[in-house]
Amino acid sequence: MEHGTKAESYRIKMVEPLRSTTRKERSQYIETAGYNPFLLSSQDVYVDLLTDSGTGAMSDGQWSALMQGDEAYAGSRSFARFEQTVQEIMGFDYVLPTHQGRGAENILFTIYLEQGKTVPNNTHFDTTKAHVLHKGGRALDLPNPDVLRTQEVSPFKGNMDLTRLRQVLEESPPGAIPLIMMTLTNNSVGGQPVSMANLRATRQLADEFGLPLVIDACRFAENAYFIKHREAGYEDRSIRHIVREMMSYAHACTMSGKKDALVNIGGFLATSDRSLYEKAQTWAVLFEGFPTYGGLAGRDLEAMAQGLQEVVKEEYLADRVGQVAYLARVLRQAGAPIVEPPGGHAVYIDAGRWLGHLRPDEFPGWSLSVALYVEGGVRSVEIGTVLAGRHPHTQHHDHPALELLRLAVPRRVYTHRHLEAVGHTVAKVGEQLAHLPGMRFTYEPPVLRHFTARFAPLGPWPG
Ligand code: P70
Repeated sequence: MEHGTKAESYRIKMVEPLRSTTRKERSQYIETAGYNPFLLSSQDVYVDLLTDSGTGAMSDGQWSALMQGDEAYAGSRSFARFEQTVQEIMGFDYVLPTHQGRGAENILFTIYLEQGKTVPNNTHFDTTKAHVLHKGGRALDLPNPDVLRTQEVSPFKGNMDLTRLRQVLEESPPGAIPLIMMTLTNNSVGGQPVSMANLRATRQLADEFGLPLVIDACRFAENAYFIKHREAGYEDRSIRHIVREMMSYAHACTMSGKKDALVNIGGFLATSDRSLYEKAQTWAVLFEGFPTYGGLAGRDLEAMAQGLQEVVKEEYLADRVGQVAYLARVLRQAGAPIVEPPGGHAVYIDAGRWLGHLRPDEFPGWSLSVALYVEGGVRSVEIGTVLAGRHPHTQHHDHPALELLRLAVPRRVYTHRHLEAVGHTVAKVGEQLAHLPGMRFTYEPPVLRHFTARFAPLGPWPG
């Protein structure tokens, strides 16, 4: 059955109360938080769409798996179950658990990166870019050019720009590029999927230039769902089959379990390359812990194994992608220009366009996120200039192509009525747009500045 025509394939067994606040209180809370939604207390937030990372609800199957956690330091049977699950679903031979996605990135880049090397990626997300820069490397984003036409629907806007990738590979001196990365789905450009054809062609280029291709697999199952529903030849394939083919093009993957492993914490690095695994294992011991626990409890590994089994179920993915599509409908009705088509985990508002009176260095996406909080207690995140950071050499803002505001939907957490409340808030903010002031930094940390920065509005806040 097509998504959107059917109700959820689960029901709710446990609830968490939400506190309501007044507009006046929220104006006070956000001012105290330095106008940074990351610095709010979650009890002061009504609908929290800051991130889909680690914010999902686990199933009864996962909660019961937790009780079976084997907490042995070494050789835990929970690790064995987790390892077998990753082997079965993704097809990699070797699996190293890590505390979350960035733990796997740290190991990967410690092995591959040195000062002055370049990493091409369909688009780096924040932590991946920060790790590349931390090692003195250059994070080169090669998105599909059609991402700039935010209002146009196209099925695989997450794709790598293969023409530019070939050009970069041909022009780079030998050794300048240690690996190619592909982020599934492409978070920074709207949670857009990558097609199987693009993944296959990227692998062919990687082979031609003798380079490894590493997949950032955070949202691999959502990507597989889009391939099944949008790419010719895959409509009758199972999600599991599609995932195995996707992963067959990668030499390795880094994974944040907080997304498509349906857990609140966890991640892993996986590969079928024995020598890469051996190097990774050494660093894993130093950064994360013994290779059979990797910074996690045995029970976390159980929950992640069970989550991976659940995430590749077609009914789960229909609910998931269908709910995000529903939020997109609500936002369109509220008059917001959203990135079309909506992504797998989030809907993105084109804030640069909607707040056309603000320049990119006045942070239109940031201003919009403050407005949504003040108006309706809705927390979202800017994916624009603030998140992109500064250029390592010029120190100027590294302005991305788009100034976006992301509304990320936690997995299995909110109902359609919560999303309708978000729609009302967006519609109300839509009436004040011209009066929304830009923002300036009052404190700017040197890396991953969005998490802890503080701001002041450039004018009085409306209302
Ligand atoms: C998100 C979070 C994490 C992430 C990712 C991709 C494609 C690696 C990681 C790191 C980060 C975030 C952003 C804004 C607000 C809150 C959180 N993405 N690759 O929401 O994984 O967090 O486990 O280290 O998207 O998109 P990890």
